[in-house]
Amino acid sequence: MKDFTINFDELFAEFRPDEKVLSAEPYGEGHINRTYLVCTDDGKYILQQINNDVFPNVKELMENILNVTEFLKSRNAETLNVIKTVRGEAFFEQDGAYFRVYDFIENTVTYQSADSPEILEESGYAFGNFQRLLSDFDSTLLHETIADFHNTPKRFVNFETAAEKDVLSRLDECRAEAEFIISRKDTLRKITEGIENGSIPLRVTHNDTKLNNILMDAETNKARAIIDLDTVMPGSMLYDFGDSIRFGTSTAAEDEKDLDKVHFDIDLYKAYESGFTRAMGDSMTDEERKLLPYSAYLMTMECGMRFLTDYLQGDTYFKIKYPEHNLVRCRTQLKLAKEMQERFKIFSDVKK
Ligand code: ADP
Ligand code: GN1
Ligand code: MG
Repeated sequence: MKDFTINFDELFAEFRPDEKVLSAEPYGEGHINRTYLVCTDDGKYILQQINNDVFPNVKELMENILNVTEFLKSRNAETLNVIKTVRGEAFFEQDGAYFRVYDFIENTVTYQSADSPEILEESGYAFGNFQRLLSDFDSTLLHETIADFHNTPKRFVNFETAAEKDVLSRLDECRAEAEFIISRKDTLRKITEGIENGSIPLRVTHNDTKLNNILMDAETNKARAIIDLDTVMPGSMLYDFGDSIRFGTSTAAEDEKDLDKVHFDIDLYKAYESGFTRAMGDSMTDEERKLLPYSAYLMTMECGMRFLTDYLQGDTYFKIKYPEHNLVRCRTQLKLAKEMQERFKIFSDVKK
């Protein structure tokens, strides 16, 4: 993504020329886009520089978001509201940098790490409900914004290639993590294989169900809006379940350095599972239900692998705050995956 010094007055005038920008500050904890809170004399907005290394086709990306948000509005769900440019476009491009603006959704909070079972129950219900709503959405309208996003075996191959190339000679420092992943190579195929052989249905899924991609009401803690719709694509329900568990059931932050603080909390898991299955109702198949614990393990392994791959490749994908950030993130994920594997007795033949 292009480094771009933003002139907020000029840029915002492309969207709302009649409003005067009073302040513009970096906002939120997302790892992908550059997000700013912009306050004007007439309102509050989220302005994002879209990461076009991660999403190479911004036009298709924004088409998806317009289609999905229009659909959600037609079902009376609170959702992102895209502010069009003065030319009626969903984004503005300047010298290879891409920008979009959303209304700021007021009086909400996002959680950055595990909190109470009540919040996990509520977020499970919200993501399940999001998926249930989208079961009526015409999936042929959707572009694939990132190819093979949750193809875990392909993620493994990318990791292996990064480890072989070792462009920054970082592999020595993370041998233990690399070996942990390699020893689990054969545990990573169940969902991709299930989709291929038809035993797991494809649905329209969110694919990035971190807790901080839900806005909860600041007073009632009820889920208000599911955001970060960049990866809404056909996928398995299990991706959404597993990815929420990976993030929301850890007793510490995704980038906690002290691994003694990082544990998989089974009570938080049960709370999320209860909300999610309540929302999905009868639409969840027996095979999907059976694979819920496995999906938590798999999505956690996948994310750990992606952080390590990025560390080995020189931190070109996820935003980092210090040089070892991706390695620190990888370690929390592998610790959680190990605890999930033990708790759920997944692949008891695999080294622990
Ligand atoms: P990324 O893809 O980098 O994760 P997100 O779209 O998730 O970017 O936005 C980052 C953060 O900004 C979110 O976690 C949330 O806290 C905040 N945010 C994004 N959109 C809105 C919005 N419309 N209203 C309020 N907060 C928002
Ligand atoms: C990214 O965009 P954000 O910060 O919500 C990533 C997810 C990872 C997550 C790890 C498009 O999510 O896949 O699971 O970081 N999003 C993309 O925290 O790659
Ligand atoms: Mg996000």
